[in-house]
Amino acid sequence: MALMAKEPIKREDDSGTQVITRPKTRTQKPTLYKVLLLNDDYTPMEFVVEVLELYFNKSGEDAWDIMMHVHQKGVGVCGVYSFEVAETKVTQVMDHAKQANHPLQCTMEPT
Ligand code: TYC
Repeated sequence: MALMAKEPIKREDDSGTQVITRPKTRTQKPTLYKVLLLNDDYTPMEFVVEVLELYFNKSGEDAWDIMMHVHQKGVGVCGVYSFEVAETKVTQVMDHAKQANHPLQCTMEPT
């Protein structure tokens, strides 16, 4: 999250002196989420490559490498995003797979 600037607080102390308090600014780190693809035995490799190109902006070569990683290890990271972006990508991938009648599974988890 962006630096949250806080307003200076002006008050008078018991003696009537003006006191200005500047609250410390704190930088809040947003939680980032990994979007994961899971392997299955039925979704065609070409379909997974297409998904990685379409929704995760991967080059053909990177998409192939990620797809093969998932194929061999069972799970792989497509990208790291804010909660809202990760959620959108999971929905897009799941909708696209359902439309094509493939059992491809896409999930997200905090980094
Ligand atoms: N295992 C699939 C096959 O052999 C390919 C595949 C790769 C499926 C990655 C899903 O997330 C996946 N056709």
